[in-house]
Amino acid sequence: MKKVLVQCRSHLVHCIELLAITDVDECVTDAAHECLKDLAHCFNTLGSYTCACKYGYYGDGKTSCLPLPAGGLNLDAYATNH
Ligand SMILES: [Ca+2]
Repeated sequence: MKKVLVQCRSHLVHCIELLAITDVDECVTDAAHECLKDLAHCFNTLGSYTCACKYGYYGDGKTSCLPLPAGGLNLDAYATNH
């Protein structure tokens, strides 16, 4: 998808139309996205997609979604341990 953008940068409006037509909804097919299957939501975007952990979890949605500790995240402890 990025290739298309670079190729037609001088015709940006046309490019965006082209992307809209050629965009794949990666979220429809499990094999097409890397969002964690049971812990994250997949959101389709133009030319790509994003992942977000489900409510009550934190992380990037692709490699990790960890349960939020009861009472919230202790960021001081997190900073010390990582
Ligand atoms: Ca997409």
